[in-house]
Amino acid sequence: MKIRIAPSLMCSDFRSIEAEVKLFERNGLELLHFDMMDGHFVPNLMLGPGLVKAVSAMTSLTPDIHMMVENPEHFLPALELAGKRPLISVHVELGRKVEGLIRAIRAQGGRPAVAISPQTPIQALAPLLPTVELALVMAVRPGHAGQEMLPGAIERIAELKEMTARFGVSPLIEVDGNTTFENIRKMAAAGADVIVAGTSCLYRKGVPLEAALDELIGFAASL
Ligand code: S6P
Ligand code: MG
Repeated sequence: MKIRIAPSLMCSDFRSIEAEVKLFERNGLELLHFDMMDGHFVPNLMLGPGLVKAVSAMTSLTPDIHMMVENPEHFLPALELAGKRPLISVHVELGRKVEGLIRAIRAQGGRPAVAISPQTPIQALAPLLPTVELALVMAVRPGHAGQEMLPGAIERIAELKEMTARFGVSPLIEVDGNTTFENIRKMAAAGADVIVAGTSCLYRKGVPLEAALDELIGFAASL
């Protein structure tokens, strides 16, 4: 099984972002996870489009942009990121406008994705699955790093995996939140293709980033 690792930029040391992304590139990673938060959809503010653009321009990693904002349409034009084909996730909880957002992301050269919060039934993804390249399952409430995985998260990944097989579609399944090594093992077994690497496995207190990355890559390869 090959699980991909998407480091979560909001957990990085902002003084050394460029050195960190170069380290990820040298180690063969493909994705970089950006959390955009507007203080309304979630009670936190993080990573505006200017920063997403500037960091994306300094790396060959594919931006994996997780929009936790009420009005993604206000920010999409700023996320065109010429030549990058970013993955851009919008939350299914935004309701009826999600289909239009998915079309807009594709029209501007991005790869549309849909994210789902823990309280929303996985079934809500059903009509969107044929139109997206990735489905992002939150294992914690969106808004903050450093939380505990919620009960039922693994079952939700398995439910999504089963649904994609039933529909004959194959969007990547990404899991975000509390990706400890122990949880990654369960997430991968349930059907995860990508894990967001935050404070639980990569940006660990007291462990140098390079050492934590080596350990994580080794672990992922052993699955
Ligand atoms: C949370 C955000 C995430 C976090 C990541 C942190 O709202 O979407 O991407 O950055 O989950 O990881 P951890 O291991 O601290 O939960
Ligand atoms: Mg995220």
